[in-house]
Amino acid sequence: MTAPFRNLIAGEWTAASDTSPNVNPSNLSDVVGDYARGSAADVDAAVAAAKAAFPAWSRSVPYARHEILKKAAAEVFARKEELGRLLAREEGKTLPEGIGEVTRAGQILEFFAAETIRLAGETLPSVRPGVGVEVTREPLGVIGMITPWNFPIAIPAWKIAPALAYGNCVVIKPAELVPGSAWALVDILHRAGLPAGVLNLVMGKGSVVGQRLLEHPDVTAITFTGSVGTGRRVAKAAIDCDPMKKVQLEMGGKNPLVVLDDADLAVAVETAVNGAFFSTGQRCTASSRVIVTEGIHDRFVEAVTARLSGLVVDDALKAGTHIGPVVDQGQLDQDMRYVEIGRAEGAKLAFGGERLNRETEGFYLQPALFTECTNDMRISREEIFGPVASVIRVKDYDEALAVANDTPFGLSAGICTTSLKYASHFKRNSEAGMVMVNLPTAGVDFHVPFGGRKGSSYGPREQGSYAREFFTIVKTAYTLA
Ligand code: UN1
Repeated sequence: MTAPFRNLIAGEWTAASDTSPNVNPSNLSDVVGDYARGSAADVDAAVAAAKAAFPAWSRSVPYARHEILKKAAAEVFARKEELGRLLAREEGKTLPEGIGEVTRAGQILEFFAAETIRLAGETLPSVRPGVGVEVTREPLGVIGMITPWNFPIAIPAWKIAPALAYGNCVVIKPAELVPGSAWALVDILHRAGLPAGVLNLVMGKGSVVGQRLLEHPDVTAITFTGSVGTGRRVAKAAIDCDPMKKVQLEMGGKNPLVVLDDADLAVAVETAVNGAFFSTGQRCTASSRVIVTEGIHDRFVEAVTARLSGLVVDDALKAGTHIGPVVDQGQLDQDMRYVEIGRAEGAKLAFGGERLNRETEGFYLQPALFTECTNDMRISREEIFGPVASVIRVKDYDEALAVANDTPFGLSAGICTTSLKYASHFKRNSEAGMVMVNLPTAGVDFHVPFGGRKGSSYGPREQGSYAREFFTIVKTAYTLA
């Protein structure tokens, strides 16, 4: 066994008193490595280091930050096969999905490398004579980051890159299930030339490391991606703190995909299968409610079922696997529980839902498609976060739109149609943060805002230039010349 992977605190790889194994969900006998499990004291040391590094880093020449991010991006691209493999091995998405996600992380680093030199302000005349006004943006200070297990490198990248680009210091706690990809990303950024203390990694439990980050008075802001329940606790803790912290929360989804009678059937089937089941359905943007109008319903269900029966659920690293395992036992139990709930609620299990055995012991689940669902069933309202989708039959477009919007969430929404009229109407009237026409609800670009409405998101958007809304604070300066 290799030496445990350590935390990065104040520029030093620092051992913790405890470690936890990072297990491959495709093969439970394969341990990716032992990773440090930090303590509250480790968080305190990391925050102190970040605070000490902030004055110099926040005043560094933007181009110096540009060069570090660009160098890190180049290494991520150069190692995308190896890092994609690590990601697929620790998380269970397929190797091509893993490599795709690593590529996205490289693109995000590259994008924010360029953003460092684009941060402009405004000058405008005052309402008072002889006075000028300037509006500028400044970094916040120490940003605490709590990231989820389903995008082990892309989400850390899309929080760390803008934070650093705009001159903030960081303490990140990656999900305990998948610390390996975040560790590799932090190692790359550290070696790309970040001064000590600018980026700190404290791996470990949410209840210890996450909790201390939330309570620490020197953490200026918290960005979190995860469940609604935890998100609410994060926001409350951030407000109870003195001083209060700025918060950004990305939480769940119950994303609708509307399929209209006039849809191109092949496009609709691919869009639904990709959106609902790829990455094992473990995306907050997954299409978990497929809302289908009467005229195409039966043909659509038949074609989706045929497509599903041709998909290979197997080891994430095997060539030819379409869908990898569920991430861990807890998530698998939750998915199976919802399959039972759906049956008990009277939905028809048209495909899958059973546990699968493969060559190695892993958390394999046949994707589950429920039909004859109503929108008030629990399987249509609650986020399952697995390869389980509900098909809801509706009369027409108006009913489809009403059902699509009838949800506590509002992250992403899609429509498959060849009608410009319905596509345009849906884009305007969908109560979601992101709307997709003839495209899956999941799988977003890296250079445009990401986020939702209602119970899905809280605070400013992530990604693209909009990321500065969270990672900077505005200053208004008045000068009498
Ligand atoms: C995507 O669909 O490309 O946790 C990204 C999640 C989201 C990211 C989805 N924050 O699933």
